[in-house]
Amino acid sequence: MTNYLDINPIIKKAIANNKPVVALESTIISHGMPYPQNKETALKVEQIIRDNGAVPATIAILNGKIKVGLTEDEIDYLAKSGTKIVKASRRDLPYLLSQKIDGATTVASTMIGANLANIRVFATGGIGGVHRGASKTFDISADLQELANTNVAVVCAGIKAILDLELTLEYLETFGIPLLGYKTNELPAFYTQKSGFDVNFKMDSAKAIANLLKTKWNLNLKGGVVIANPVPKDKELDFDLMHKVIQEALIEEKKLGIKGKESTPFLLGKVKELTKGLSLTSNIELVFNNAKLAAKIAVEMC
Ligand code: PSU
Ligand code: MN
Repeated sequence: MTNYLDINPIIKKAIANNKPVVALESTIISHGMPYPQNKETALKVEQIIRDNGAVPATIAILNGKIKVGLTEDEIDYLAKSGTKIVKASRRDLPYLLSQKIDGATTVASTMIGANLANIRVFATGGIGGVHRGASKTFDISADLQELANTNVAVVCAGIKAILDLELTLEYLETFGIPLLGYKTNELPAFYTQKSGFDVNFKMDSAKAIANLLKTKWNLNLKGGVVIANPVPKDKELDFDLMHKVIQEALIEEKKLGIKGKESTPFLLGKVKELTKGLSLTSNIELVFNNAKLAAKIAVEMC
């Protein structure tokens, strides 16, 4: 295993001393945002985690290893390379590692890296889910299967409105993945606080969430937990506008025949274009907000 894992000494020390650590993904850097906002966001997210008492560990595939805890230069490399870096989900790991090809980790593969390093809390923007039209396309993110199997809690801003929320909720239920709302009963839809759907349980403190996580894993109930943290009120986008924009992005995607792993980055990019960059601002702010909550949960876990 150590052959494939490269844990930054700072992270190694923190884990050995039972200090709180928060994992961060790298697909959001290379495929989720343009340069230089992606680099600025990645570095600021790490700082927010430090400011809230935890150690950040951004994860990527570098030099034939799963690297846990990137240096600033490595973050810069992923940010500048953008989509030239392979978007690496679970199925891509054996190929990339054995061929020594670099990769940006999705939620699924970041969970795998975090779990190998014994990190239990992970912050991101949005998780993958069941795509609209999945009954025909079968496009269901590997993130969901990972959540069913790997013991890492993911703090996100709910389920992205580009997905089929209802089917994603059913999937989470079937695989026994708890969906928690931080200080909310309603599932947030990434860019908006509201979605029209409920979470399973409203939780009002990081401490209560930490206790739930410990309880789940003490019971040997394997798998993750989704912690849905609404985008800050002053940073959310208009619900009706987002509905319209997403419809348009989906039509464009169909017209261009985009599918598979290209789908999510395309839709996020298109939404950004159609909102004239507003969605990017909102996306960045919700990631900061999630990093803060994840750090608090990690502190409570220790
Ligand atoms: N949501 C975002 N930005 C992102 C992603 C999701 O707001 O960059 C990325 C995450 O890495 C997630 C992946 O794991 O997209 C899901 O891709 P897919 O739907 O192809 O599984
Ligand atoms: Mn997919």
